[in-house]
Amino acid sequence: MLEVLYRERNTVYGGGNESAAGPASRPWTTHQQEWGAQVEATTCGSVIGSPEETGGSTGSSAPRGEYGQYLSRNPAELDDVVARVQLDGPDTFLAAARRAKQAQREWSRVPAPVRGRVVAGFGRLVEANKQALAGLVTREIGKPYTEALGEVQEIIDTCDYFVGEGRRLYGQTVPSEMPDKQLFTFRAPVGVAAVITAGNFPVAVPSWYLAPALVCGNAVVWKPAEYAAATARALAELAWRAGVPAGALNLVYAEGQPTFEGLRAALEDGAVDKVGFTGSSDVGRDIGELCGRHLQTPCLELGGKNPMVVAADAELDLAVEGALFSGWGTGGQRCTSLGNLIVHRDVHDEFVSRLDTALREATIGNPTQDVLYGPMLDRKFADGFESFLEEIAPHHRVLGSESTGRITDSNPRKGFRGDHSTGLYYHPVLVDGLRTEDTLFRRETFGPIVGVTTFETLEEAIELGNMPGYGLSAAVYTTDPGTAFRFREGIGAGMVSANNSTSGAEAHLPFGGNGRSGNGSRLSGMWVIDQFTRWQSLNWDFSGKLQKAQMDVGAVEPQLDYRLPTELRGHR
Ligand code: UN1
Repeated sequence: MLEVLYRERNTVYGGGNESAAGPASRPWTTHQQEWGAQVEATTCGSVIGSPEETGGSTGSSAPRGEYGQYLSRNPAELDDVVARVQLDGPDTFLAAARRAKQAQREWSRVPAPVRGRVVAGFGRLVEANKQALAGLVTREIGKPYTEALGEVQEIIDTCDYFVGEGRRLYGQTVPSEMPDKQLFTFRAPVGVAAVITAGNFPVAVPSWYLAPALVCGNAVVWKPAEYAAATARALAELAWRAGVPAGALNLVYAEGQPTFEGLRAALEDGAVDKVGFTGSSDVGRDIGELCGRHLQTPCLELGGKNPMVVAADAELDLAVEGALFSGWGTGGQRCTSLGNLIVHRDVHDEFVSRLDTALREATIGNPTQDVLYGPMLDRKFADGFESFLEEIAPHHRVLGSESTGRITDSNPRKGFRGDHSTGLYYHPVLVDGLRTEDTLFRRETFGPIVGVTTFETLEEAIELGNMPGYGLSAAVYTTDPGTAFRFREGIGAGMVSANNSTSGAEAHLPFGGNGRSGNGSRLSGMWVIDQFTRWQSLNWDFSGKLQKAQMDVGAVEPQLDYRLPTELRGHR
């Protein structure tokens, strides 16, 4: 494989065979008017090794798919089946991990700068397919197209960053305590990374794992969300065609429980060395427990109940804009979505009234159009959101729309863009009068609902922000730098914004949470390198004899009883 990379560095994976048409190669999304269900459903199956090894361009060879078929539907057009997903079980996950283990040895021997070039190619291919990939994101999970373009841009940014890391991955030279001895540190790849991702950021978040894992010399088994299966396949296809060798990136389609069993088997088998998981706090806890038994520390990126504090001196229109985007953008289905608004008593009425107006005027509807948000990602998220709507209580004041619940003919939304009857569309909800004991205050709701509570002192605001126990993202709107810095110090979030929304992490800043949001691991930028490498030290002794550390070390004895003489003293 090394030779192939060197001799045929311009040859794309699979020899540039255009007939191996994955979803990304279909130019169906370049113009707005081409949106629609004229594109047939693709079949997605697990890929172990490479699509060719697995058998067929869709990777859907028998006997895979023995765990049934999942239909990944366009949530804005439920009749539009985007992918028929052949679901596999624990054995497939284990087989993929073993195949990755085999490939990893060779991949780790490819010099890091060359691995970086593969990531460069990946980024360029994503860029060349930007509209097609963003279009697929919109079609499969209903994310508004402009946001989907931003999501794809996040992959490009991530690849751009890690191309350079291929030429860095620095170790250190360190002086020894003995002569004729030199110490060094090296970053060694961890081995096989099992990456399990959610579908709300179906390509950007996976790229946060894939690009650094690969550049550091690891092989990957990626289990994407089944409701974003085609999008995952498209991204993997671009990675393979960028030159990621067979077995270094494997794709497994499976539901949660079989994935967990497969992961357990792979850990027991010694075929997985690192787990990366983006998803719910509950599943993150189970994965953490499982990894702990194997003395592994997973990289966990979990939920959030991200607070936004609006201080009395805040620019209210700016805060309203930030709340609207982070609370209801993507239908509130980002990990970084705004959870609780914590508003100073003096500006509460004015802020809530402006936000209510903004929300009533916001356009909701077809995600191919200019809308604040489109449908829920998938039926299970719609169901989950409905159960949170039941938490609305008599002590709450419900604002933001003419109604709550699913948008239907009998429960319409003014100004809805498109046809509400074809998709999983929900009214936006603003709940004023939240109490700290409310479930709506304490739990991540993952839908277009935000609650409001009030505060008087900054200490109180910080306490309210920390109370639900998550710690992913937080924001404060204030014109006083002192308030912003004190908030930063007190809030337990991994990511803090001053005068910007709770969303909008950039690709080269540490991303991750504390408490219910994660175990302190960080993705992105130089910080994620510590997830995908292990420090190794080298002691190199060229003295020709055994020099024993701590024992054969030269010593200089200080005269500890020495005191400065009178003429060198400032006083008697
Ligand atoms: C996520 O929701 O898992 O900051 C990731 C943001 C995006 C990433 C969110 N750049 O909202």
